[in-house]
Amino acid sequence: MSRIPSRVLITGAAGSLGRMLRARFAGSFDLLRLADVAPMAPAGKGEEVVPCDLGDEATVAAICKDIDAIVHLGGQATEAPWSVVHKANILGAIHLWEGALKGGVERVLFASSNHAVGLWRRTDVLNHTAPARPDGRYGLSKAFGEDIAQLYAYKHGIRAFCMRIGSCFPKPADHRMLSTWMSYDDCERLIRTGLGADYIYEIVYGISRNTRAFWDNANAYRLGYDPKDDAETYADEVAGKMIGNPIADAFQGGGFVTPEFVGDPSRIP
Ligand code: NAI
Ligand code: 15L
Repeated sequence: MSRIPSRVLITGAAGSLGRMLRARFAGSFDLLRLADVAPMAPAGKGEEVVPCDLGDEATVAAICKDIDAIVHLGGQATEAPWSVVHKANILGAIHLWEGALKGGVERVLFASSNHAVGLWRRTDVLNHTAPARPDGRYGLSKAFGEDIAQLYAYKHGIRAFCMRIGSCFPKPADHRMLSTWMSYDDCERLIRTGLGADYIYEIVYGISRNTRAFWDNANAYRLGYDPKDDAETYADEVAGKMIGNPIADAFQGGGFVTPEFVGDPSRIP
């Protein structure tokens, strides 16, 4: 059985999605603990604001104490050198799940990314069983996050809700986002679903109910996610806004695929 958590930690609380959720979660829980390495607005009623570098094991363990659920948004959110990705997303994930285990946390909602599967072709319709096919170091770190979530779920019983987020912005910025976009309202809906649903380990896609979705999100719907928006509303605004590179336009990861790409993409099945 599952219960709605009353003490929630958000990592990456200073970031775009963290700030958006903080505003929407105000008053929803007994405690909302907000952690980030970057500055955050002072704590309001029912909030704690805690500086934390995910690369620091002891600090991460401390923020995981007396918490029911973690919404793990913190980390490097785009492609970066190994040193950055390693510290924020690999070591950060290890510290977070170890902290969750030691702190007795019931569930972790993990902001994975479509870049964990970015080297699948746009003609492939993936569902939650699709294996990772990362399009870079960042995407690989998200695949690692999904795997560590699975280990700690199946071996240690920490529920994990891995959200392969597409593009979560106020509105779609280009043609690709007609497939990958998730509205802020739907992001809140997805996270509230992950906080309340009964599961042990799940992968879902973080998208709105997009007409042109790359992904079959039946698993998220099964768990109770009911998105209300569709990027199609913005189709006229982004018409013709292609990336304009044949490799980027062929693969789901779009512009993350091309940097450092070498040779003939036909080698990718
Ligand atoms: P963001 O870059 O605005 O926020 C990430 C936050 O993590 C920042 O406030 C940053 O200071 C913090 N952070 C970075 N390194 C850290 C460290 N070593 N220790 C502690 N905090 C650290 O990114 P955004 O857009 O808010 O995304 C949130 C999460 O969702 C990220 O994990 C990102 O990878 C994921 N995601 C976001 C998508 C989007 O469209 N916004 C799409 C796919 C995944
Ligand atoms: C991501 O993983 C990034 O965090 C975000 O900035 C977007 O670029 C998004 O993917 C995307 O693929 O549109």
